[in-house]
Amino acid sequence: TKEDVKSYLFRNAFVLLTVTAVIVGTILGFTLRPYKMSYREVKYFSFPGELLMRMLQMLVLPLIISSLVTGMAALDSKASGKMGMRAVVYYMTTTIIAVVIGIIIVIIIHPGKGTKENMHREGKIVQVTAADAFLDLIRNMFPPNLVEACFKQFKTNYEKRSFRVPIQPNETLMGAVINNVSEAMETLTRITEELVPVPGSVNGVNALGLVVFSMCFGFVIGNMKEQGQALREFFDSLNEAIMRLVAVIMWYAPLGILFLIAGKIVEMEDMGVIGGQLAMYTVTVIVGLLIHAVIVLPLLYFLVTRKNPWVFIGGLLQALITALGTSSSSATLPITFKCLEENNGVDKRVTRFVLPVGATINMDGTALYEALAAIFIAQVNNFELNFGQIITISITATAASIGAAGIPQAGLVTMVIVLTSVGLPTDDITLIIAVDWFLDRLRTTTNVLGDSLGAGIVEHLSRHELKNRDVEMGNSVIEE
Ligand code: DAS
Repeated sequence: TKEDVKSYLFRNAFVLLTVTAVIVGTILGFTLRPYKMSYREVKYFSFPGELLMRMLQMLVLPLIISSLVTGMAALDSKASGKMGMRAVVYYMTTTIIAVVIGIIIVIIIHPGKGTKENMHREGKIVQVTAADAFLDLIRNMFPPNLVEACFKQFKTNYEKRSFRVPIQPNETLMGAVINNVSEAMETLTRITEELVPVPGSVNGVNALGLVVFSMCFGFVIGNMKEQGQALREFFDSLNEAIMRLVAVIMWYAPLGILFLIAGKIVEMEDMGVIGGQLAMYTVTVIVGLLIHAVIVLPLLYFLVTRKNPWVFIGGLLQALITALGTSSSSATLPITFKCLEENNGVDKRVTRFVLPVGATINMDGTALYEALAAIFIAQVNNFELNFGQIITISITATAASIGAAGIPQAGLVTMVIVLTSVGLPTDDITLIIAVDWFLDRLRTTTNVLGDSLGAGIVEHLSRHELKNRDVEMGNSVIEE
């Protein structure tokens, strides 16, 4: 019908606009690069992109809470238990496959041939031990104060650093003040750089704690019969309202993505610093991610559902491009919801239940990259890893991907855990920082793809429970 044609064009207009944004953003970025903008100018230039990030992040928190509460409340305990199990099995399986691919690919290609002495270093490394990070992760599942859990939280470096501003004996008072202020400012930026985001956090907010609470809360109000009705309706309509806001932001998204990409291209380091090993490393990560995203995940989807994975992935295009543009799977979450529910028709009870959890803990791309990067660092150090150490890397890489927040370059922070577990020098993370902003975008896209295909697979596996629940709900409506 005419309506169908209109909605078809409408949907594809989005995809078309988004793809155009990527192309125009890339061209614009490379055109403006020779002008060598200052840091401030780049900030001004990328402003529309920054706004997109902020708008998306603004919706993430209410979206996670309302969708999980309604998602849990809409299922009976047996269905949610089964669905939860399926989701966890899918997350674990795909994460482990990703890690194994990373390990095999880096061993075969061996990008770390040679020594690290002639490699370029960039940035500083924060020290976190595996035990600290693990305990933080568990601790954050139970926030003592839910309101506080919604605020930005940072954990300072576990090693305290102090600083002192020396005052020269023959300095004038004004001179001393100016010197001290500028030095203090510099130290301040240094300290903030050393702050570590809380594990399991989204934009610094304790998302994991909110996920755990919302699931329990949704479960309880789902079982409360009439007494829970008011709360169920409240969260349901809150969720609807947020999704309508997402629809508005989606119109702005292409413009934001254009400037995010152009801004990054303008400010990125000259590629001259990338030596042979780093270039090989980049290629190795890309190959690994491609194998996982283009072969393994679609194949798994096809084997389980017997449906065409490419049609499904086509419906996700806007989410995937947003992930590429924002390098944050949690900022992409609102768009992922829209694509799955509207383009791919995935049942809302499934998306609401599995997507927020997936975006917080399921990161295939990050897991693959963590294992691969750790082995690359071993290679450039000529450090022979035995089988036990490779197993240790795969376990810690899995844990590190679960603990990584869905924010840009979070994987780089949790990388420390993997390296310390086998005694590799954590300072060598500085060897791969130069290309991380780019690889981060690719692994974030893989993360979002993994979560989305997971929702499709869980929906397929849970179709009987969903149908039973429909019948049950239908019955209760008739009874009323
Ligand atoms: N960029 C992150 C994400 O949002 C994770 C990472 O840094 O690996 O998925």
